[in-house]
Parts: sequence; structure tokens; C-alpha cells
Amino acid sequence: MTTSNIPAHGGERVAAALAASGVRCIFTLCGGHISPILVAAKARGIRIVDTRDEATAVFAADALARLTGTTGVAAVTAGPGLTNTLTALKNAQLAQSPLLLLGGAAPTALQGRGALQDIAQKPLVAPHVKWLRQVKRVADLGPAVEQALAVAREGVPGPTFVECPVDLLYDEKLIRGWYADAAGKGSSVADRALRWYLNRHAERMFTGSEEAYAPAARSVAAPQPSGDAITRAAAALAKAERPLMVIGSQTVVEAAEAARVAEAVARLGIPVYLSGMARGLLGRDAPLQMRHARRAALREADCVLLAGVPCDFRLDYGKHVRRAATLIAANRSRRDARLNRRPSITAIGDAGCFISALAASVGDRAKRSDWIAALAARDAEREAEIDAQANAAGEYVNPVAFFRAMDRAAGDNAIFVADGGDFVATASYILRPRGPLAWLDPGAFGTLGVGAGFALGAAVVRPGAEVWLIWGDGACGYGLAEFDSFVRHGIPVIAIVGNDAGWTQIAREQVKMFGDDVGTALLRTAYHEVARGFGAEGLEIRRGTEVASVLARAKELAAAGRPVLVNVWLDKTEFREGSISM
Ligand SMILES: Cc1ncc(C[n+]2csc(CCOP(=O)(O)OP(=O)(O)O)c2C)c(N)n1
Ligand SMILES: [Mg+2]
Repeated sequence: MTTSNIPAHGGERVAAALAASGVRCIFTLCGGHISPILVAAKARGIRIVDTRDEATAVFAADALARLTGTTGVAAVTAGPGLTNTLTALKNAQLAQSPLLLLGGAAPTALQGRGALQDIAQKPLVAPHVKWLRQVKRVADLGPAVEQALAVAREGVPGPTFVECPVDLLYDEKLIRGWYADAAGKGSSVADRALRWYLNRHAERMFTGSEEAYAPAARSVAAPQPSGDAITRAAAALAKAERPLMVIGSQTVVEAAEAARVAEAVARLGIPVYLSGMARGLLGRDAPLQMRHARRAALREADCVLLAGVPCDFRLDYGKHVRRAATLIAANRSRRDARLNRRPSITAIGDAGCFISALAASVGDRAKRSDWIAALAARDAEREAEIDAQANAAGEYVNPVAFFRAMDRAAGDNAIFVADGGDFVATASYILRPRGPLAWLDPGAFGTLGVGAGFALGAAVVRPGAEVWLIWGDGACGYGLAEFDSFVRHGIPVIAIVGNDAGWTQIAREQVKMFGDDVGTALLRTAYHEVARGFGAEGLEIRRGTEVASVLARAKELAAAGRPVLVNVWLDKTEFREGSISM
């Protein structure tokens, strides 16, 4: 808005609502339908980060949301711009990530009449968002955006969608002129009827737009679990001899509270497995955190607290927790809390708040040292096995040894982004996220191709952090062109491509079961040269002896503001043998 509180056009209203709600960045790929939003947002000091694929824009908004606890925003044009986002939108929905997708749309009066990029967008988007609004009047744009930003974070967080038809976004005089031209000057009954119709349509569209608009942020409070559930859970944990916690992404949805939740977990003194966005919650080396043999630990535990973790495929649909154990589920979603297993104690609300309240009510307590020592011994045994596997020498680079070296190389402010199959699964065993909110993976949708967007979003919200993008050579193909965006926006990502010349996670089982690698083989492509072509730095590692020095060089380049791609030639290993992906 300039001098008056009456915005000059609808794009100004959208931008005003975003700015008032504290939005500082929009990820986008341009289109004429959304130009007024981008220009008005930029004029308000909102950073516009343009990408080479709409999916990247949504993945980046998702990462921003996960790392800040605020609603991420992406803006895309009508039709194909919108359809390109669907995978990323679904990924965010399953990861319960709060984001707002702003979509352009054909002019209201021409919808369904063959306009450019005019498709029925609502039925495409509706299954993948928790709330959507197709705006029909200019005056409704701002309030719709305010509401969408808030709803995305309420209860179970997730994506929202606001459809902004192009004729609501441009200047009123221009649009009225455009409708007048469309109506023509003919005097036949049909011509006059069309004029009357379009005039009435424009009147409706602009009703109320002459009134002042005062945008306002809507506050969202985290849902609190009941006191009764907290008391019962505290009593069950106090009684337990072998209690265990599994803490997942939902526990750190209120990103600003992550440090407080970490303190509470340490106070509870219960051994814990961390997953998703909660990985790294307790820092690099916490005595209570176990990393390996989770299934065995769950079978032995007599009381299990699942904090923000549903009994889905990752817990073998609940079968990993033994029947006789007291199961406590803390979850924002009633459905997730009860998925496949009925818990003994259900706490509906924010899992982070639940853990904080639990720690306050249990107080400092004696640790179950025998139980913790037994789990820790098993962990140490597995670490020793990993060390042995890291020592196996081959022709190129041993991935296990590589991640041991990368773990030593990465700084305290590192953020790891995981996108790929076997290579990233190996990474997740070995790399130790440095702190809360320092690990990003797709989540339950298992989507390949999240990496470039996640790294972009992470780098935007954590300037100065080392953003390591761990990419399978298959996975990198989806987002490689974003090296162009990294260069244009000065985003110093360090991408590590695990080049095993194949979609190995799939090939492993396919070849074993069917004796045919059809569709799973790739080439030892020079991905580092592709990065150079985009104006970034490209490095290559073919021998284990080169790893430490090349990673040090990559860090130097990134610290100087340069995006880097390191193409690492991998040996085949047995490390992931026996794990199947379905
Ligand atoms: C969008 C999408 N397509 C396909 C898959 C199936 N898939 C899972 S892992 C994988 C192989 C990944 O290959 P790469 O990134 O090279 O990692 P590698 O297993 O070789 O280390 C594939 C194709 C998927 N998860 N997501
Ligand atoms: Mg591969």
C-alpha cells in the first residue's frame, strides 16, 4: 500500500496480508497470472526466490516451514504451474508441514470457456491440502491469505491453497477496461446482454474494494494435551523398568520450542530414539540417545512413549511394540495416535508440549542405568560393525567410510538434507545431526527429488549455515537444474552426489528377485561438470584417499559463498543388503 489504506490492486492485498503475517520470503516460478503478487511482495521487502521448477518452490517452502515453525509460502501460475506442485504438496501434507500455496487462475468470467491454462484446479488440489479458498472478490483476497497462513499451522499442520484468479489481481481500471473491450460495442440483444452480464460481474468482483484494508496476523496456539493424560503418563513411566521414547517430527513443529523440548527429554532420563525432524534434538552425542537396533529395543521395553510418531510402516504398523507394554501416544492427530494400535494412554495435543509437561511433572529421577547400559552396549556393537565395513577397500570410494569422513568434516552449524535411496540411508546411519532442526528428509511419502528445494529453503532461513545436500545420483536428476537458482541467489549449498551409476536401492532387490536390472541402471555421469555449466563449482572424488581434502575444499568454497557439487564415485557395498523399499 502506498499512502492510503486502499490497496492499488489485488496483488497488493495479497502482499500486504503476507507482510503483516511476518512472511519474509516467497518461493516461486513466475507466470503472468501471478506477476502482481510477486511485484507487490518485493516492494514490501519480501524476498522473492525464483526456481526452475514449481515443485522446487513448494519443497523450499516446506523446508522453511519445518525449520522456522512458521508457514512457508510458494506462489505458482495457473494450470501447469499448479499441477507441477502436486507431488511436493502431497509430500508436505504427509509430513504435516504448514505451507501456503498461492495459485493463479484464469479470469473469473472466462473460467470453463477455454481460456489459457484454465482447468478445474480445486478437484486436483483439494485432496492434498487441509483447507482451500477460491477467491471471487478482490476484497476477500487479504483475509483469505491471513486465514490460510493461520490454518496451515493449527492442529495438525499441513498445506493450504488460495486460488487467486488473474482478474482479481490487476488494477481495477485495467480490468474494467478489459471487460468493456470483451463486451464490445454491438447493439444486438446478445451484445447488450453480454455487456450487462460482464458489467454486473465486475461490480461483484470489486464490491467492497473501495474500503480500507487493515491486514493483521492471526495468532495460532499449540494444542495442549490434557492434564489427565500427563498425570497418567507420568505415573506409567515412573513405574516402568524399561521405558523407551520414540520422538518424531511433530515434537518440533513449534520450532522455537525445540531447545526447551530437548532439555525436557534430557530431564526425563529415558532412553530415546529420534526420527525425522527430531533427529539431532539432543545434539551430536547424548548418552540417552540410541541410534541402532530400535526394533529390538521396542520389543524389550515395558513402557513406550511415541511422541508425534504414528504406528505406520516405520514401526511395522505397531508390531514393533510388544503387546504387554504400556503404550503412550502423544499426537496432534487423533487418527495418528490410534493408527493400527490402541494406546493405553492417549494425549491429543502438541507432542513437544506433552514432553515438557511430563518432565515438569515427573521431576528429576534416578536413571535406569542397567537398561540404558544394555541398549548403549548394543549401539556400540553396531558402531564397531560399521567401522569394520568402513575399512573394506574397493576400487572407488567406500560410502560408509565416506560418511564417517563427512561427519568429521561438517561444521557445528551443518544442516543435512537427505534425498536418495541407499546412499542417503547409509548417511542416516552414520551422520550425526549437530542439533535440533538440522536434518531434513522427505518423511512418510518417501519422495525422491525433495533435495534441491529443501536445501534452498534451508539456506534461505539459515544464512551462514553449512547446508549439505546428500543426493543419490538418481535423485539428483530431479533438481540438478536448481544449481542455476543457487548461483543466481548466491546460495552456497554443498551437494554430495553418491554416484553408483544406478537406482541402487531398487536394483538391489529387483536383480535378486528377477535377475534383471531393467530400468535401474544409470551412467557414471559427470554431474560436477553439469554444476560448472550452471556457473557453480564442481569437484570429483574417485578414491578414498581424496575424500578429506576435497571436502575441505568444498567447505572453503561454500564459506566464500559458492555453491558446490561433489561427484563421488562409489563402490558397491553390502551395507544396505537385506533392506527393501516398498
Ligand atoms: C518420486 C519417486 N520415484 C521413484 C521412487 C522409487 N525409488 C526409491 S529409492 C530409488 C532409487 C534411488 O536411487 P539413487 O537416488 O541413485 O540412490 P541409490 O539407491 O542409488 O543410493 C527409487 C527409484 C521414489 N521413492 N520416489
Ligand atoms: Mg544411485
